[in-house]
Amino acid sequence: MSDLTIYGTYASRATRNIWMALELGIDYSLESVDTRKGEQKGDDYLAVNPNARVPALRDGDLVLWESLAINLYLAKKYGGELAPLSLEDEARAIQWSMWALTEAESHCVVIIQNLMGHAGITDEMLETAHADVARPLKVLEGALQGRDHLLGAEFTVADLNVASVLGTLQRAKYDLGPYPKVAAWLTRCTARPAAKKMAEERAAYLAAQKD
Ligand SMILES: N[C@@H](CCC(=O)N[C@@H](CS)C(=O)NCC(=O)O)C(=O)O
Repeated sequence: MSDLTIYGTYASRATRNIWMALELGIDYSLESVDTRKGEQKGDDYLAVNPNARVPALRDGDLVLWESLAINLYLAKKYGGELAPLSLEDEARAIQWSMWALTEAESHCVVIIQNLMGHAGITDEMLETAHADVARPLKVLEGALQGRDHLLGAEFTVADLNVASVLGTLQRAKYDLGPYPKVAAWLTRCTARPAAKKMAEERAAYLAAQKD
């Protein structure tokens, strides 16, 4: 029995942490907290994450929430090659993680919710999200000139965190034609064995939900 628990489901941002755990090859258990059933509002789970959102992580005595912060922690504790090696690269990994959440995620959420058939996404919201995500995509395209990954040659937690936010664009078949570096980088990230395993497990989970 692992000491490490990820709370959430494959239909949530917990997939970001599952991807990371698979990259690291660490033992973990997934405790199902299904937001579609309102389970994030139960007292037991509120004691873990008072925000009533998933994911959360328990690692021994440590409880953490915020998906990308969880990944930064996992990379540092178990990361090996996925962890930034210098203080400067660690700062860059934090920068890119915060950037993904503040500059890109809200647009990506509208796009993926539309793909998943959520009620309440209007054509206007979708059009705005498509237009507004262009700004962070241009920034990323510039950052990837002359480098294969965000911190340099190697894949790190910075890539995993940003790709786990922007990967929704790939799933929604968003036209990344104007951003060839982003498209190639995203393909590199999501073609990794751990990313593919997570995506397969997610697809199986989502298919089972439809039955
Ligand atoms: N910034 C948070 C966002 C968490 C979040 O919004 N999670 C969604 C599921 S992917 C959720 O719990 N929704 C349920 C709700 O808002 O009631 C993170 O990245 O962990």
